[in-house]
Amino acid sequence: MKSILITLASLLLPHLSGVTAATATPAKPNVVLIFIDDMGYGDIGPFGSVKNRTPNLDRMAKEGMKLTSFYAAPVCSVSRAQVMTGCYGQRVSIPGVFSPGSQHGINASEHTVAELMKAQGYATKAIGKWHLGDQPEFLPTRHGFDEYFGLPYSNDMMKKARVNGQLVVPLVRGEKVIELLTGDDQDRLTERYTDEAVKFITENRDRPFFLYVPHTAVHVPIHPGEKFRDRSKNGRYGDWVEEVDWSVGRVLDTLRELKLAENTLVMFSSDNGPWLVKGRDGGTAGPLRGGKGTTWEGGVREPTLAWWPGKIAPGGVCDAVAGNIDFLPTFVKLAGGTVPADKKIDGKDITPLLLGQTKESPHEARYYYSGYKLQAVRVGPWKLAIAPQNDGLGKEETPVPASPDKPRLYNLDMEIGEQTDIAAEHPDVVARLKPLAVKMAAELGDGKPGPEVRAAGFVENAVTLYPVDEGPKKAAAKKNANTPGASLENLRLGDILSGAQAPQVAHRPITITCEAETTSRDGVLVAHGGVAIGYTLYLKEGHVVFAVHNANRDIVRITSPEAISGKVTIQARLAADGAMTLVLDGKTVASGKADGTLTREPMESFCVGHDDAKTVDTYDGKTLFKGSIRNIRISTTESQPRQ
Ligand SMILES: [Ca+2]
Repeated sequence: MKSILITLASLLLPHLSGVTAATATPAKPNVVLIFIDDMGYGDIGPFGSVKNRTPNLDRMAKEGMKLTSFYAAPVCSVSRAQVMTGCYGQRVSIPGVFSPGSQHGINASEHTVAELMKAQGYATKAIGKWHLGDQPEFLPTRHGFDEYFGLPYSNDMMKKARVNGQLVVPLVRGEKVIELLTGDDQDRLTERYTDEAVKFITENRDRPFFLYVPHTAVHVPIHPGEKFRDRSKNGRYGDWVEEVDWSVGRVLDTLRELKLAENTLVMFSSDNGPWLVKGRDGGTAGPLRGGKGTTWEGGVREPTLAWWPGKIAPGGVCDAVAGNIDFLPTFVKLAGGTVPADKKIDGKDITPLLLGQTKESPHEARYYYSGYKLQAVRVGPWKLAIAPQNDGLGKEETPVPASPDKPRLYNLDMEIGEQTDIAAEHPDVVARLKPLAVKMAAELGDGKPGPEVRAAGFVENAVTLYPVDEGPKKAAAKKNANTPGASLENLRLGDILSGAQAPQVAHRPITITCEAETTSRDGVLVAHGGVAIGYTLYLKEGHVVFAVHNANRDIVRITSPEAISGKVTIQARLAADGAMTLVLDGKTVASGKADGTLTREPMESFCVGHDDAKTVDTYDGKTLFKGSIRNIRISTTESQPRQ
């Protein structure tokens, strides 16, 4: 009897221990995130497109889940910062789009989703458009990805390469530029990205992997591959959507063929809404209002799918509010990790939504930021707008007004297109949502960065990834912009100084002094910069205005309470801490606070008595000041210059 028991036990034990081991350490699921650029809510079959044929995405939705209230940010870099950090872009000081050679990127101290997945033993790769800084410090390989292949920014950010004189974008492998791609070369990008993705999955079939595929498609300029050209019913834009669909199909087929499908979560989404002003080269937001660049639903609500056969029930629809800030905590949880608690993040684990365990959003509210301006908040079906909203990037329409005292309210379940303001009918809802907005604005900013904002990564000497030639036209225009004989020591009405001739004001205090005499009530005294960054001293209806505009911040103005007459000595100062003062004839008449010194040199010229090209503030910069401006001095030292 005893021997039989022993025999039974010895037979059972290996089996039992096998079960125990499998339960204790379940296979870590792979995660694939396919992220499209500028694709609209209405651009694929599962979200109602009848123009673009997307059989693979249709199948993905049928086998998986459609997320209908899934949010991004209004523009590229912000959205990508959210994916990488699990935070609203504002929290990590990425409120807008990066240009080639930008000094900023994700701060090395942030925990990126790639770093956290890597810590769980995952192979990590990014394939496609990064757009979170192109300096070596900011590339994907410095933020948790073992490998990178793709364009480090948007495909329209082309510059003239010195080597061949052509407009190109750089194709990067790892941290090296391996090719400079012309427009035509971009035709093959989707195919090349897809090949890389298939290769990576195949090579890592026996270990957990995190694959991030932020496609260059379908951002203008539109470059569908040859096999897809002139195939769709929706022009070349439709052609490129259909190529993206083919690419998704290849990734899913590869997972099926390698028998990895039941151990892989694949998510598909877009970084922001369609670029509507591009006409036929832009997508559609379907029933949503607005597009890329706006906080209307069309700018930020994305066509999103989740697929994980055997785990995510087929044909599901999730209407709960979620967003790309949730990727990080969700993926890290699935990988068996925990999100470090040393830094606050905004995202939540949405696994219970994906697995059908709940229909409730884990978010108290969803916040709609444009730059550092909080424009709206959503709770359940209710969306409260508390700031003016634009209709779309590049559109010139007047923003639709709103303010905390006069907000607009929409019920998105009743009217997804945000046309009917029902704030007056629902004061209780307004009263419930407004404090949430006020709280968030106080935290992350309401026009300028709030106290909870963490610094972005910064490098002093940023360069473009490849030597560029600005071309003789632009170089000549810059050279000629300097008024012959003009210098900072001897400034006169009408002078223009550019580049190194202009005052060097980045990270420095600025003091402008001059004597002005005029009978005119409006005119520019001194201006330096354009719409993105700069400072200006001017007259408006007789009052003296000193305005400072820092990148990604609201313009800050201080104005003399009295209108001036006759001759007046003016001193305007921006101190190192951002304090602004305006002194007329030795008497301080106005003060204010900007958020520090300018973060970079203005690109536009320094002008006396006018404001050429793009103006710093809203006024007539072309008409020369009527009167005299004398003894003009610009100081950028710590101490105030003597009068
Ligand atoms: Ca985009």
